[in-house]
Amino acid sequence: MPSLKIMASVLMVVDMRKLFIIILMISQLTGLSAYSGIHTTHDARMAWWRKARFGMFIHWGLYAIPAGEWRGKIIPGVGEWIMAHAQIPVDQYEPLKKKFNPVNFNAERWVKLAKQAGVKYIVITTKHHDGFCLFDSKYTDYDIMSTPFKRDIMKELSDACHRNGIKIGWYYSIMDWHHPDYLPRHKWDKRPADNASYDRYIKYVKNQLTGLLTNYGKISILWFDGGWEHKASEHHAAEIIALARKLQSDIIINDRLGIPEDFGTPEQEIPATGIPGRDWETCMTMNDTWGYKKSDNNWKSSQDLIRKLIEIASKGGNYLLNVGPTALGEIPEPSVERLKAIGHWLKINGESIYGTKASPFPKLPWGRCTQKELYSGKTRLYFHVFRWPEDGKLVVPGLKNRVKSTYLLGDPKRKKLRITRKKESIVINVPPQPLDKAVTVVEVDIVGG
Ligand code: FHN
Repeated sequence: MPSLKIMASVLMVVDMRKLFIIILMISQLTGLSAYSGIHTTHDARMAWWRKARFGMFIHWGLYAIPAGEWRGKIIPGVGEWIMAHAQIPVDQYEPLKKKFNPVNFNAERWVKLAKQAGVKYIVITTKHHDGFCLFDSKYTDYDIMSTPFKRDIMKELSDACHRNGIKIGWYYSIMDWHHPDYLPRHKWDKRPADNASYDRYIKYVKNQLTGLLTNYGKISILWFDGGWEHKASEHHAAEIIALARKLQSDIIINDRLGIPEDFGTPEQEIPATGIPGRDWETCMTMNDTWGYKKSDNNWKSSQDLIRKLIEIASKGGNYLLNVGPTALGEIPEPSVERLKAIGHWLKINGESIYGTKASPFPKLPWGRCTQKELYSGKTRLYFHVFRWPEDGKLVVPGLKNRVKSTYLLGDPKRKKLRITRKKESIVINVPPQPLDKAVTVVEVDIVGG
């Protein structure tokens, strides 16, 4: 053990800032947070999330086995609610765990697809409302280790995310149709409730969350859901949040435990004016279900999904786009196709989404806008053109700043576009055809902001 004197001289030499950078690199590489116990501010922990703009939601569990059908009938509604919609008693639903064997599950393949799609973070259902745990839980045998698969899916996925530089987040449902202490019982659930204790159930929740936030390296997001049957105080929400922040000091937590915390969660819709002054993320399905449902082929087009991403970013929000893997552990082909199409568009136009802020324009008739501050007091505007002007004249109303340069973002030749000023608008002369029929981006650098 070197003497204290030597240690002191080494510390003098090693700039403490360098030490900080070394710790940061170790925490990034190992996924371990080097800062447990040091609480970050909201803005500090949200910095990466605000730049990310685009995440992938994964709804996966026993419900992928019936896949929206029960006893030969298609059950209306979303796939992951089949237990409720088909009113399946626990003792008839629970045996599904003996059939859960996703032999085609490959975490590396899922994460590589997410990267190819331009996704920056993944949020996966560790436990949905049916109570089944996709992770190795010490507190129940209604978990992945009691299935023929016997592998901790959350461990494999979090390791793959850490290896590939993708942030990982846990979705955790408070509502639990399986745990005997969860209340209220739903009408199809005839199990006795006299000895049920919701406080004991919350202790179970805290124990499970402790495992989920201790055993899987760095977890970046905690996405609560299903809290609407109780008040925040009945969930002991403040205690749960304090526990999470103690275990993962810069974790980002959503608003669905009944306390606003770090971000709002509009679902299947884009708030008309965003949520000014608040971080928010819209989660959406690609078809009409979160969990896999074999009869649901109502897929949104890739163009529609790309335009939704742009619409959300132009209002200052994040897009959490869902996939529902099959019982064999495969992401459905229509989802794969759309993810690749979005990734192809982002490969060329990603700088107009990542790290941008909301549009300075209230409304543009032909498309949307995002913006990025540049050095020396300039701003880059990204005009996302959904409807290309047939006359080649893109009119931008209300742009009074001096324009420094204008290009098509995807133009490899970086040919400057000519602009003319017309009263309080500028007219950008664009080619007769767009570069990308889904959305072509016109990049305009202006003086000021
Ligand atoms: O009931 C859930 C639903 O199954 C799904 O998980 C969505 C995704 O955000 N959240 C709840 C409905 O708001």
